[in-house]
Amino acid sequence: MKKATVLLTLLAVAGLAFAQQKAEDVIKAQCEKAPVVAELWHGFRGGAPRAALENLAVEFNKMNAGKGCVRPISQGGYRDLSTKIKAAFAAGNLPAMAQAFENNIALYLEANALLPLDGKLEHLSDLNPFFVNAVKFDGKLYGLPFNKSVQILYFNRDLLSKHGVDVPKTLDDFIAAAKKISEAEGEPVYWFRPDTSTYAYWFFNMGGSYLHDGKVVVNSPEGVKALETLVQGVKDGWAKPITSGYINQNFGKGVYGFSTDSSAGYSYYLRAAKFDLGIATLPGTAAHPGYGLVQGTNLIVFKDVDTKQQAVAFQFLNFVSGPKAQALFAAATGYVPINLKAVDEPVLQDHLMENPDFQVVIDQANYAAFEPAIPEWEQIRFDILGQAITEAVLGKATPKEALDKAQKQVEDLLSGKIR
Ligand code: FGO
Repeated sequence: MKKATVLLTLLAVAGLAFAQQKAEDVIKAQCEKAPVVAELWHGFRGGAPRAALENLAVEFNKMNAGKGCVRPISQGGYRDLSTKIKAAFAAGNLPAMAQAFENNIALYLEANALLPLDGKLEHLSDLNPFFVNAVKFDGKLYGLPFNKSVQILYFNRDLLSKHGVDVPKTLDDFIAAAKKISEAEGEPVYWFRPDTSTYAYWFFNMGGSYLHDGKVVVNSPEGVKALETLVQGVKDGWAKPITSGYINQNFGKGVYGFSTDSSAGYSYYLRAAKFDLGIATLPGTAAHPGYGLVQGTNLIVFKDVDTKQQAVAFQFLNFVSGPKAQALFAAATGYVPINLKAVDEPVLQDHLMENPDFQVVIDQANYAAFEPAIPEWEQIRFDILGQAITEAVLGKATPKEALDKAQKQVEDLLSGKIR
């Protein structure tokens, strides 16, 4: 199917053609009249994810008119969001709901700030247990998996055809394909952000794991090997570090061949690509696809807010986790449909007919892995491990040096020496 048609379908599904500003205005008007307003702080700056969330809120508020409304409020990106939530603990102005990564939930639980969701979720038995288990702490459920993504392989179909290269199935094929095309084009065609997310793909598929007997280890032999692969890829001319912006924002600045990126990037990639964009499950082994990192967030409900707001929040959680809402949200964005019945919904069926590639997102969700859900992980993944990865990729330290230093910083952090 033509890219333009896929894009139009996405826009239509999201109901977002020209609607972004409008949805916000509609919500504002809805909430002015409502007896109860439940805020939902989120980390979507814009694009299809934000529009799709706002459209869900508009629909919910219409259904719930006269009773209560939900007001999504963007707090910037995901990290801005957790920073603002931590500030709100101190200021005492928490919203009813927020988006949270699993490690954020672990952190907020240290402050005893969350309401358990056990017994409150109507669709629980239909939700993908892989994502549900990740938000259980001490046997209790503290989040609703909502916008969960998984890494997938993005590729430039035109470029692969030009060079007679098949979509790679294994890590070795992947590197060989990237090398072959890069040599012929005279520039690196595997584009990656030198961050913890991209690194996780290589790390997990080289057998890496961050937790060893309850200890966080970032300098394991698999870790060093994964980082060496990226560093060597840059030296050998098949891997190109993208140090500013998202990969889709860099299209046009060179020959793009492949990337391993969040499925939630799909609408952004489609919009930016001036070539035939393909997606596939990640290269792994001959037996199965590679494992992709799970990202995106869960919805949480705070304890210290008015019970009337909490009641509206629970209704909203039930609305957005229904099969239809999940089908719409997934089709519009590239997030994994969390409700297993979403695939039977006509809107998702139609979307799959028009854009069979979307099946990739559903298939890849069976081969996925999480980062550790420990309270300090956000700090580790950005300020320690992420820094180490960038340093090594930019040639400021060897992979082993960078990861050994990171390990020391992790140990200091976890033993309370630094905060
Ligand atoms: C992003 C971040 C975390 C944690 C992972 C954590 C905090 C990573 C990664 C750092 O919802 P996902 O899958 O995708 C995002 C979605 C909505 O913004 O669309 C993607 N996007 C947006 C604009 C664009 O031009 N292209 C595009 O692909 C966007 O990535 O989340 C993936 C990227 C990062 O934010 O740089 O999750 N992440 N674990 N962030 N704070 N804490 O533990």
